Amino acid sequence: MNIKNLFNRSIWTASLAVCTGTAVMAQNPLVRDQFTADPSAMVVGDRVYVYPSHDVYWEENNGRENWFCMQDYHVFSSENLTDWTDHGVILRQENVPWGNRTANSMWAPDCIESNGKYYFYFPDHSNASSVNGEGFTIGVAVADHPEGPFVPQAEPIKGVKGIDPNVFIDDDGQAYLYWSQGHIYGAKLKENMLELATEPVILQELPSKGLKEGPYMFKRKGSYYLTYPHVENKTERLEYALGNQPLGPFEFQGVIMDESPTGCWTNHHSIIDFKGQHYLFYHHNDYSPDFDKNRSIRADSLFFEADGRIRKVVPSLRGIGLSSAYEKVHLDRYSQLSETGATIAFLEESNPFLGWKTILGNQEGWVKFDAVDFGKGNAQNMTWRVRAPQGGKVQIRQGSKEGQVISEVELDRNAEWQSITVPVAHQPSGIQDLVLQGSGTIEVDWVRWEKPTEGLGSLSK
Ligand code: FUB
Repeated sequence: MNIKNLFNRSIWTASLAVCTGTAVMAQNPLVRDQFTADPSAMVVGDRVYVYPSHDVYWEENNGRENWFCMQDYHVFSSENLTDWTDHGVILRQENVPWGNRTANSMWAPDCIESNGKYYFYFPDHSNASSVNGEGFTIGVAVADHPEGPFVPQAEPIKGVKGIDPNVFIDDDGQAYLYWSQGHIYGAKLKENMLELATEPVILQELPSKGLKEGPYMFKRKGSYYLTYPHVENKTERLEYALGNQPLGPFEFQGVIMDESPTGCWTNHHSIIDFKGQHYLFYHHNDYSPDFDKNRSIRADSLFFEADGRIRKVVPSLRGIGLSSAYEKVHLDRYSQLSETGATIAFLEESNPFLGWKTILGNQEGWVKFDAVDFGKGNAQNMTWRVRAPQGGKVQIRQGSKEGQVISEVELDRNAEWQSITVPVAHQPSGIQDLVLQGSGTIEVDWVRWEKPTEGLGSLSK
């Protein structure tokens, strides 16, 4: 089954028309109305900006079938890591003066601030007449604000052939450009951020066999962390190497994230420190399980060991950020799932962008969803979006399977989806983990608590 043929084109077309400033997302994947990949995250003040690439469906006479098809870039931002704003398209392939306007090759980008300007680095296929000749090269578009508008330079960066740009500025103000083309390359940038200041070098002492790409450099406690996807076995996993200088040499350290268990061939990432917590942004083919060139960005927390090593990140659906009890809580983006008796499925196979549901099959099944913010509490009622073709009972407990029952509902047989509002048995306050369980075959789309008129206040802010 090729999932792209199953999607409803009109829904997809509508989602492409997303307007600037729309809030559309939460949990993993972060973006819920379009494909996104290769997330490059950047902290600006109290907000996180993410510059992903943008996978779209292939169509006849439009790029290469069964391959990446990428025509523009959006930028997204969030101040709470839960609600993400789509600022709209920041660059289109038609607007790159040196680029092939129909190459569909707007692959993994990066963005950095320098002297009050925002420099957006992106790969594209250049025309034969460009300064680097025909083929993949890297250009820069410049803006006064992180959300653009970005104006592309007339020519790509002279002397750079390849993909996956990443820019790092060291404490002394020197900027470095990294990119990949089989190997990982690096060079100093001039102060103008637009030209190489030194000849490119191949970064040494990295694994020599298997594709390496998508470099992402950061510095922590005096060490330079060169992180990159690498095909050690069959598909990409995220690895890192440490060096004492921005251009190495580096020493291989280990794996940040294992290969995708479901076979998504690529992974591509960035790492930020936001308010004292590190986060790994990466991608997976959540909305396109049968075609891994239509991907979706995710984020999970990342931790360091005391000696500076990176603890392996286990990908989660719960992701990052608190979920408000007063917005729809999609329990299918779980923190933990029982081994039997509970499964997650698309609401509609033919349109994955409608999202997922939890299916409780029997009493053994449960789903745990961490970090729901009830503020000061006092919610009197909650709404269940459920379907129970055979009838049954469903409940939510606080903290654990043995925790206090917050709400329990007896459901009559009904094959249709229903929104049922009931008084709660217990009013949680603060940040709580929730456990969903039930008896009978019950499908749950989401739950939401009714905002109390008094006493609402987020503990998280
Ligand atoms: O998104 C296209 C390419 O796939 C990226 O440039 C690579 O890093 C891989 O993620």
